[in-house]
Amino acid sequence: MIFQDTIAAISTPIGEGGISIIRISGGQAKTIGLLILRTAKGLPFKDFTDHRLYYGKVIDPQKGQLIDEALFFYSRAPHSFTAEDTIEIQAHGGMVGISEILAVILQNGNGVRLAEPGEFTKRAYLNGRIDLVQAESIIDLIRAKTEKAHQIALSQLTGEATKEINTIEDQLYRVLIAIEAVLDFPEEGIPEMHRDHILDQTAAITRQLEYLLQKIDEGRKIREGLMIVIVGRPNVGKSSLLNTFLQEERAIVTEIPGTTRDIIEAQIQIQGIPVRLVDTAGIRRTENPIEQIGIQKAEQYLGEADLILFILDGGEPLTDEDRAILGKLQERPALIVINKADLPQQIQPEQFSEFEPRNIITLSLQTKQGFDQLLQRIIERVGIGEIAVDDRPLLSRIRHKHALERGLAALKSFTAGLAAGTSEDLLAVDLRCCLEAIGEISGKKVSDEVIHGIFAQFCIGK
Ligand SMILES: Nc1nc2c(ncn2[C@@H]2O[C@H](COP(=O)(O)OP(=O)(O)OP(=O)(O)O)[C@@H](O)[C@H]2O)c(=O)[nH]1
Ligand SMILES: [Mg+2]
Repeated sequence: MIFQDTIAAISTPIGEGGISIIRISGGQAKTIGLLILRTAKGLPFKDFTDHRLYYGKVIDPQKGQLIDEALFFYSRAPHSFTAEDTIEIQAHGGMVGISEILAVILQNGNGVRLAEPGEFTKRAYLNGRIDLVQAESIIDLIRAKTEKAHQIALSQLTGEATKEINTIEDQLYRVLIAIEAVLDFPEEGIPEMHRDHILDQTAAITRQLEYLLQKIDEGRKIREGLMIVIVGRPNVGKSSLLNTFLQEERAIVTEIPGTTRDIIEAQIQIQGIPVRLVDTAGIRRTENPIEQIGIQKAEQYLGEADLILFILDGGEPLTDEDRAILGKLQERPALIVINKADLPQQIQPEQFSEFEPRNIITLSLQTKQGFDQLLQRIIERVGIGEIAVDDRPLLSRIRHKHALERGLAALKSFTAGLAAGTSEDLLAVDLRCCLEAIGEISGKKVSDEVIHGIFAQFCIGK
């Protein structure tokens, strides 16, 4: 695909830094480069050598003024990230210089415009240099908060997922060819021997698809992370729990009920999974408008949590406030944490007959006794055990999940049809449906809206 316009953007974060990088991609890249870049002695270039790093000057050609000293290089199409002619300029970090360079590029370039978010990567995809899974993995790589998330993104970028998808597609095409061969001679049908062979092949593909699907939720957890919300009535030890996780006094802890008024969030890792840990205002009936807002927020977070830690003060009998919160936890993923085990206990785990005993943990945040058990139970409850390297999820997005589900459904319909003697033209339709769904993952067959949605998540300059 040839794009008419050339795009340019600052690819590094705006602010003070060692260097800032500007990228220009498209047919005009070299022309602009020749216009604004000079040798170290200030002389114009006649041409650039492909993939050679130059040291020189960036000037404003209209005023003849020096803007910065920089390193730069030219990558000739198709040997660049976008597969287009590209110029990359590494200038000094800082807001003013780099913005001036961008302005000069946009003012002097004929048909040059500011790149949209993710447009460099989008061009790499549309020019066939990378597929959609690889393009998505680039955002994941940038956003990865843990080593595990980074590993998955990297394996997608280097093409492990792509290879698997391509293999599945090849196998499906082979089955489709076998079915279509029969379509030319419908009176003969599929010979028995071929039918068995095809059934074996589709069974193998079904297993591969099911495996990818089974691993996606794990992949999503690693990529997106989880939200764990701590709730309870005032003074039970919610903020103490947050602080224990963080091993620092992040939230204010006092013996005064109603200490926490707002949501306090902290980013932690549990077994390599990013976790947003949320401490909330104690839920109780109150006339204080500030506290009321805090309580509303707490209830809102309750609805979005992947796991709720409901804290009770074991040193006091169960109150109506505790029961009211308990009522909100029905059908929600929750653990009951009975805190203050160092005090004489007024609450017994047996009081919560509707909860499984393993979902009730008694601990003391003062002595830290029982905290490890809570951690262990959280790990089990949200299913974030160790992941073996050779057993890594290859796909990790809801988009991939939906495509795999549709592909599997079509393949199962094909297999059932084949066993039941359905006509070959209908069998071919099922196979094509399956291929189409799988093709969406790599981006071979995907709508413009999906593509737009994916690249809109990128930052400008990527
Ligand atoms: N004895 C004992 N006291 C504890 C324990 N955990 C917390 N506390 C005390 O209980 C009080 C309340 O603790 P916080 O962590 O502020 O409770 P909270 O649930 O965040 O309270 P609010 O923010 O008011 O809703 C503090 O005085 C803590 O020192 C424990 O395991 N044992
Ligand atoms: Mg608190």
